[in-house]
Amino acid sequence: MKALIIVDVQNDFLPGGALEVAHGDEIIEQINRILPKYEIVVATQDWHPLNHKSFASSHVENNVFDVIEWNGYQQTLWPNHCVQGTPGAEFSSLLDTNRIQVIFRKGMDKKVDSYSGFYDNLKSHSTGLDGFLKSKNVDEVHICGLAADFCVYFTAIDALELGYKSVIISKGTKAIDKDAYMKKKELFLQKGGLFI
Ligand code: VGL
Ligand code: ZN
Repeated sequence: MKALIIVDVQNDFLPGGALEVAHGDEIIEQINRILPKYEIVVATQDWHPLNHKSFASSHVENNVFDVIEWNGYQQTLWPNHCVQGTPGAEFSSLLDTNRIQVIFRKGMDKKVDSYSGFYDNLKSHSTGLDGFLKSKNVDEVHICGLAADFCVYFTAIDALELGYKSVIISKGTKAIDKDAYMKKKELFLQKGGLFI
């Protein structure tokens, strides 16, 4: 059984948003077009408290997009984005949300960032996405949304490690950093990931 995972199609990741992904809006039409092909459709939603430690504003001595050592890994410090309850955290009004069965929120713990839709970056907390998919006998996931080089990529990698056939929908995603995404694409292919 196949499932579609729509990652973080939220206003703050779209042009004009706090952490805008260039041309991010162009994927919405593609996603709406393929959505009816899937019986199982889920979404993730980045959902941070205002004092989240991934925000540069939580670090007086740092600037936006600085990379710091945090929790034992290299963490990019982001502009405030997808703050719980704000318009920037809402799904785009252009996205067809009617057939989304479950929304998995992530990034609520201010002490750890959460790129993948499956777990936080330390893999200490699961969102429940894996359990939901297994309960529906899903063995293949198709992933789209934003951003290609962060939440889409890490969701796709975790899906592979959890034993799913993992497929990134090329026309349904855009990257923050295109060069970094090229390298991540290579790694994903090496690990057995696929692109359509
Ligand atoms: C994301 C950076 C920070 C994403 C979320 O959805 O790709 N990127 N939070
Ligand atoms: Zn975030």
